[in-house]
Amino acid sequence: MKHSTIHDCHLMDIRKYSDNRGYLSVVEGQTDIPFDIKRIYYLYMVPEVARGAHAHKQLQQLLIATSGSVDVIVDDGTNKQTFHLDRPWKGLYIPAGLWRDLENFSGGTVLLCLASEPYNPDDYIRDYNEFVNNIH
Ligand code: T46
Repeated sequence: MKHSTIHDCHLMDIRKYSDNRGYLSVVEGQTDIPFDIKRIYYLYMVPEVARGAHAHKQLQQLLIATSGSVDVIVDDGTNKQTFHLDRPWKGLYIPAGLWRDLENFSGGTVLLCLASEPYNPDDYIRDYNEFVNNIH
C-alpha cells in the first residue's frame, strides 16, 4: 500500500466557465488532477447511512458533490480530517493509502468520483486494524 498523510489530501476549486447560460466545470486528467481518469462512478439516493469505511492501496480519486452535500473523513492512521463537500466546483483529491468514511449525505446528494484505476476489489482494505498494521 502506498503511504500518504491527510496533508496529501486537498480541496480544489474545479475550473468553471460561466456566461448567461449558466456554469460549466471541467476536470482533465493529468492537467487538473495528477492522474489519468480510468473510471467514473457516483453515489446517489443515499439514505441516512455511512458509506466508505475503507482505504485504497493504489487508487487515487477526486470526489465532487455535484449536488447536495456530504462529509468525507480521511484518516492516515494518526490524524483525521473532515472535508465538507457542498459545491459542484469543489473537488476533494484523495491519494492512495488513506482510510475514508462518508457521512451526513444530505437529501438529493450526488457524489461523483473520478478514479485513477479500473475497479479492483483487491485494491480495497476494509478492515481498519489491517489498514493501521499496513502503515506501521
Ligand atoms: C470510494 C467511495 C467514495 C463495482 O462493481 N464497481 C465499481 O466501480 C464500484 C465503485 C463498486 N462496485 C460494486 C461493489 C459493491 O458491491 O458496488 C457495490 C458498492 O461498492 P462499495 O461498497 O465499495 O461502495 P462505497 O460507497 O462504500 O465506496 C465507493 C467506492 O467503492 C470507493 O472506491 O472511495 O465510493
